[in-house]
Formats: sequence, C-alpha cells, structure tokens
Amino acid sequence: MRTETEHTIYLKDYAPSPYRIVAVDMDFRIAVDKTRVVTQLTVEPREGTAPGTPLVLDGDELTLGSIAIDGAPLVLSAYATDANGLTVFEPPLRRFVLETEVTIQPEGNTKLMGLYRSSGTWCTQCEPEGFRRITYYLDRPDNLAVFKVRMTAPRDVAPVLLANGNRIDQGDAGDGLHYAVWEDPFPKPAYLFALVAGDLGSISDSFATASGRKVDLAIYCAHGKEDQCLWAMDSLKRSMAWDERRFGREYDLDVFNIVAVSDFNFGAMENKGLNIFNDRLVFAQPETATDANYDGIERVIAHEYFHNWTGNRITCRDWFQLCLKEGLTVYRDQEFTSDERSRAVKRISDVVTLRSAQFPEDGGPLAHPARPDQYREINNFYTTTVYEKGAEIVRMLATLLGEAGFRKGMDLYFERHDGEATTIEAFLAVFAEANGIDLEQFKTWYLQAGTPRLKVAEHYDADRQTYTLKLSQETLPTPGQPNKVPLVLPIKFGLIGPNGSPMAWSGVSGAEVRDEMIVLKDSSAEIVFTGIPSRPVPSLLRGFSAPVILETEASQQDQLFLARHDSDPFNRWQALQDVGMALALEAVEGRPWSDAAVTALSQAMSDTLASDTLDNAFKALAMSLPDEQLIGRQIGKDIDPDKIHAVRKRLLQAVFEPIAQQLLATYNALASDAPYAPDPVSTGRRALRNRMLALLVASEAFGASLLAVKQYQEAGNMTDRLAALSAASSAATPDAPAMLADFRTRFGADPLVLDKWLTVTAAAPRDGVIEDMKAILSDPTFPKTNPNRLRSLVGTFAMSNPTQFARADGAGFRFVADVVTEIDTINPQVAARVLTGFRIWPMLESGRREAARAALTGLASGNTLSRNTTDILTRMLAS
Ligand code: B3K
Ligand code: ZN
Repeated sequence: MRTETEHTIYLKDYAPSPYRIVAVDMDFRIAVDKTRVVTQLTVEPREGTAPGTPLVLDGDELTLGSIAIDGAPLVLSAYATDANGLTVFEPPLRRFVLETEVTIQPEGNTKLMGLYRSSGTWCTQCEPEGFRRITYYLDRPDNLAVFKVRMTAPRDVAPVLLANGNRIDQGDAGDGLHYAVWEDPFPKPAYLFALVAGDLGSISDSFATASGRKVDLAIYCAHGKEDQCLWAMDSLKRSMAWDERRFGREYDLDVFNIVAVSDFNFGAMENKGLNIFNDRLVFAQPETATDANYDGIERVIAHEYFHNWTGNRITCRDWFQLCLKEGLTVYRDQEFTSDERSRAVKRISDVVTLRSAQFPEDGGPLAHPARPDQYREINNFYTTTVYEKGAEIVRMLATLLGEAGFRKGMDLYFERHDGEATTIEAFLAVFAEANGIDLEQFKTWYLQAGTPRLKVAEHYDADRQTYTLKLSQETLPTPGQPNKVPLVLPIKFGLIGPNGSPMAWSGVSGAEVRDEMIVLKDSSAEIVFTGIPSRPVPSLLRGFSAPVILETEASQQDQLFLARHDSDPFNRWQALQDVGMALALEAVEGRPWSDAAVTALSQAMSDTLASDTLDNAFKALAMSLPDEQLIGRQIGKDIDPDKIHAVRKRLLQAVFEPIAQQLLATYNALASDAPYAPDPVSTGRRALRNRMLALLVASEAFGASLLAVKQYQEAGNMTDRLAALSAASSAATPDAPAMLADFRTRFGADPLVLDKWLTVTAAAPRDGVIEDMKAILSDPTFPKTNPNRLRSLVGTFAMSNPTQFARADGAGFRFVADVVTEIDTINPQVAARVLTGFRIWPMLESGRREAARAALTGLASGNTLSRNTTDILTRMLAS
C-alpha cells in the first residue's frame, strides 16, 4: 500500500533525473486475475552523473518477480523496493538494459489508474502518475523514450489487442492465446502510454492528410454500440482537417485509434495514437443523446486529437507546467468549435462555464495559479483554473498579438520545441521573439491566482468634448498569495453614439489604445478621448477579452441600450444579464423592484426574441436570468440560498409571465418534424424552443406544466425529452415525479441515460431529495465503482443543487461528506473531486457555514483518507 505521507512537491526543486530511459521494450502477459509485465529499459546516465549515484524508479502496488542488468540477475543487496518504487544502488555508469518482471492485478484496480479492467476490457490510464502502477519507471513527463509493446492474451476474452503507434506483428501464441506487437516511433513520456485488450466492436474510416498520406481511423466500443460512434468519427475527421487549415498541423502516424470504455475517471485521454475515452464522450444517437452530448463529443474528440501536437509532440517538463498543454489545447478546441459553429454562442457558453466553475475556484479556498508552484497531489490540479483560465490566458495572448502575430508565435513554438518537454517560459518566449515584444508582465497571468476586478468610472465633459474612462484593477488575496500585482488586461471596447452607431474619436491618451482595445498595464489609468460630440455609451470588455470581474456604473438605461445596439454579440448578451442581476440583487437586499425597471427588462427580452437579425441559439442564451449560484457569488458573503431561490423565481415570473403569449407563439412556431440533426441551425432551433418551454414552466404560465408533459411524451429525440423533464423537475411541477419515474423505466437499462435520470434527480430543489439519493446509493445494484454514475448523482448534487446541498440543517453537507468517506476507499480521485463541491462554504451565512465546517471537520477527524482527499480537505479547512 502507498503511504499517505504529507509530502509537498515544489517547482523550485525541479532537477533533471541523473539517468535517462531512452527505449522501453515491454512484454505483457495478460491473464484473467493477474498480468505479468516484463520490461526492458535502456538506461543512460546523464552527463555529469557521479559514479555510485542510485537509479530511483517509481513504482506503486507492484510485485517484483525478477530484476537483471544486461541479462545478469541482481543480488539482493544491489537494489531495494518500497511503497514508492525501486532503487538500484550502483548502476553501471554507461548505457545498460535493466529488466524487471512484475505482477499486477488489473481486476482489483478500482482507482482506475494504471492497468485496470472496465466491463471486461483491459485498459490503461497513465496521466499523470499511472504508469508506475504498471512497471518500475522514471514516471515523470521529461523522460521521453521510444516504446515497443508486445502483449499476449486469451483470444476469446481479448480478440482486440491495441497499443500506441503502429502494429508491426501479430499471431497465434498457442493454448488459446494470441499476441500483437506495437511500436511507437515517437519518443514520449510514460503518461502517454496506452494499452487495450478486450472483446470490442469497431467502426473504421480513413483520412487523407494535406501531404497525401492515408491514416487509418478506428473507434472501438462495446459490441452493439458501433452505430453510436459515427458522430465521434465525423468529429475526428473534421478536427484533423481543421488543425491542418488553422495551424498547419498534420497527423503523424499511420493509424489513429479511439477506444470507448465505461469506467473512466474523467473525460478522455490523449495517449499517442490510441486515445481512450469515457464512453459518454463517444456514444451518440438522437434517442439517447442530447444536443449538449453531441457538442461535448465534438469538443473532446477535437481536444484529444489536438493534443497530438500540443501535449504529445511538445510535452510538459514537469506537472507544474500542465497548463502549457491543457490551456493551449482548450484554446484550440474552443477555436475549432467557434469555426465550426457560432463564434458568439461559443464565447458566451464558455464564459458562462468560466464564471460558474473557474471564478468560484479562483475566489475560494482552492484558488491556485494557472501554473501552480507547489502541490501535494497532482491529480487535484486538473482544475478549471489550469484548463479554462489557462485557455483564457492563451486567448488574451492571441488578442494582444492579433491572429497573424499569434500564428507566427505558434509556428515558432512547433519548430523550436517539437520533440521536447518544455515550460511556460519557453512558450511565452516564442511569442515574444516572433513578435518583438516583451511578455514579462504578461507572464504574471500564469503565476498569480485570483480573478482581477476591473472597475470603470466615466465622465463626459460637454464643454471640452472629452470623454474620460477611469480604469482600475485589483486582485484580492488568495491562499498563500496575500499581495497581488497589476496584470496586463486587453480590454476590447467601443463607444456608441446616441443613434446606436459607433462613435469615433479624434485623439486618445492615458494608456495604450489600439485596434479598439485598451491595454491596461498599471493598477489604474485615466483614458481621455477627444473630439466626442455627445456622451457615448461605452461597450467594455467586448467578447470578454480578459477573464476579469467588470464593475461599471452603467445605468439600466445604458445596459438596455447596449442590449439593443451593441455590435458585439457578447456584450448584448451581457447587458441583459447585468440588468437581470441588478434586479435580483435589489430584491435579495430587500429593496422592492420598480415596476418600470422590470417592465423594461421584460420589453428588452421581448424585443430580443422578436429580432430578425439574431439567431436562435443566441436568443436562447439571451432569454435567461443569471442562475442562483451566480447571484450568490455576486453577493459574495452571508449567502442564503433559499432566499436567492425565492427571489429568482419571483423575478422569472415578473419578467417572463407578461410575455408568455409571445414565448408560447415562438414555442409553437419552432416545432419541426424534420429528423434529428446535430447541425448548428437545428441545435439552435431546439435550444430556443426548449428555452421557451423552460421559461413558461418556471414562470408558472397557464398550461405550461401540461405542455411539458406533452413534449416529454411526444418527443422524437432525447434533447426535447430531457428538456421537458428538466423544466418540470426544476420547477417542481405536480407532474414531475411521474415523469421522472417514467424516464427511469423507459431508459434505466442504458447507463448513460440512467446518468441523466440521476442528474435530474440530484438537481431537484425539493425536500426529500437527500433521502431519495440515499435510497439510490444503498441499492446493491448501484455501481459505486463507476465514476459516471457517482458524479451524475453526488457530483451534481454538490455542484448544482444550492438549496439542498446547503440546507440550513446541514443534512446536505453531511450526506456528501459521508459519501466521500465511502468512495475514498474505492476511488480517491472521484472522492476528492466530489469534495470540491464544498468550496462555496466560506461565503455562506453563518449557520450554514458552521454546518459545513462541522461536516468537513467530521470528515477530517474520523477517517483515514487518501492523499487526494486529504489535500482538498486540508486546503478547504485552511480558509
Ligand atoms: N490529459 C487528460 C487528463 C488527465 C487527467 C488526469 N487526472 C485529458 C485531457 O485533458 O485532454
Ligand atoms: Zn487536455
């Protein structure tokens, strides 16, 4: 067993290993209940390594059978093993081959790291530190080696044998066994190793690269699910073509395989030439998958594919640099979706996610820089800060440099660092060099945690015909970082004249202003525009050009003006959100709304819906009010979720009930008999229609709950059916329980649809939900080893049911703490992830805060917890 010692790793301690492994030859003998792994490592001392320097290899839960150097078995005194690995005390100071034979037990591996079995299929997950659970190794991303893998397995249970790279041999091995040999010519870190052995179906296709090479593509899955892989294959081919067009990146092997498995700790994994996917991000058919599922599949297929260049060909020197590959690859997948679908809609959706997931992380007890400088458990740093804020940082770089300048930097990055394990510094250096600029201050974005607040005040001087924007930025302290420095903020903007057209200026001073962008570098600046004939309305932070919290003094009138006239679709959407937020805050503070203010918002919503220039997908996003959690975080302290829930419900009614006829007419007009298609236009139509339904149901418009029942029953696809179910359940209509029960009977046999049922159940804002979840969990058929099931139920509850999770009596907190205790012994990664749902606790009102604290301290004191969960818990309680 691993010892759960408190051990902090620091970036400042990074040092290359004294030895390098340059080639790996592995022989897997896979059998039911036990797998033997014989590994030959070609090892070289690094220049300067002193004689007698031990070779220290990582290993976790391995049983060593034999060990030899250059064919000669080692005597017992020449090496030692412990819970963390293997030490060879005095290896030769020249190139040598170390051979080990170990036994592992994939069948008992519920952590789902290393080699494990999922529904009978042997598969691997090695990032970040899983390879050490397969063999003794330098399990660190800066050791790049070429791998050759031979595997032998029973033909009946594992007719399919896959690994990275190209298959170079296969055949019969007698006794019902067969074998395959795979070779990956590209040197890679061990975290990109993969192996799959199982009885799987598949679909295949091919792709011709720009230079005319043919790549064989295949997706492997459980038998019978082949038809559900077509959308993933389509997404893969479009991703391959896009990376050639947009970044000049071609695929480099002859085969690209994807395998869908049912038990997987997160979304998917970019192993070289052999991506392994959580099956929820592969399978799609209209009857069981929603538009959101189709979107997610397209996005993640693209993301993992794009890693081939940003992550695999160029990898990370150490795990502190994780956002080097993740932030950049998220940026690339966002751009792919923007090009394939609607840029505005994609941007708004991404910002909604950023604000609902990353901002709370950045403003809570788990805040950390996009490039952390210390960790105790690296698995806890696959966070929305590393991924989504990491992508925002790359996006700002692209905004500051312009498309051509950004591409020049990317080209230089690929040219200079291909085949390397590198750092954020090296990444920034290529952009600085290619564009002749200094990015020293910009780098702070990677080092400083917390979301900056950007305050804006304005002044119009009619006599002088000047317009002044006073900007200031501030980042609040975060754990371990009490003092903050100013960041480089690219603030895209425009001034809009009274007639709604852009207003030009004759001169501007006070900061760098170019390309309709203010580049704020200091903690404050006063920007003066001259030649301004009348007071303009400013449109600030267009396209959300920097991940900040913008605080302006804009009046409701200005915001509604922007909602109507801004040429930037993001800010049109934002303006409506801001009006809704202001009204919600007033009501939570106990100030009654003015009728005029509510009517004005209602009218603006109505106008938006009636617009013939805006598309349906955009309208669907615009026709909404900030959600309860966003309102809570805007309040920032002493949050009472019940009060917010009640206020938001009243506001929904006040704004949307008066336009119910228009909502209904739109709903009816958007009906369609066309067969399901996942294209942007069809998706937009369904999004808007289902938005109408949700608003009608939530505002308790006459007949709306029956409309939901009708749509639920008659729906021709899962998007419409689930939308009706969710609308009814989140508004707690009288029909909701029967609809939920029906859904379970209809679809309970399909695990991915069962997840939808678990999600809707867990998100319902009603008393009794905790008891229902306890009953579900205590059913002996509930698979507690499956991350998808657990996350759908308990993860959803902690993250998306603010009133029940943060119940005043503490029952929600205790429930989650109890489940974490239990899951932690099965799968620490899932337990730690669920526990992060508590991150909101310091902002709650005192009674709930104490209840949360009690649940957390109870978890800390009564149990022996994994390093993963201990790390989250310790940070959570330190605040
Ligand atoms: N690189 C993997 C994530 C690995 C997570 C390990 N806890 C998938 C991705 O980001 O593409
Ligand atoms: Zn990734």
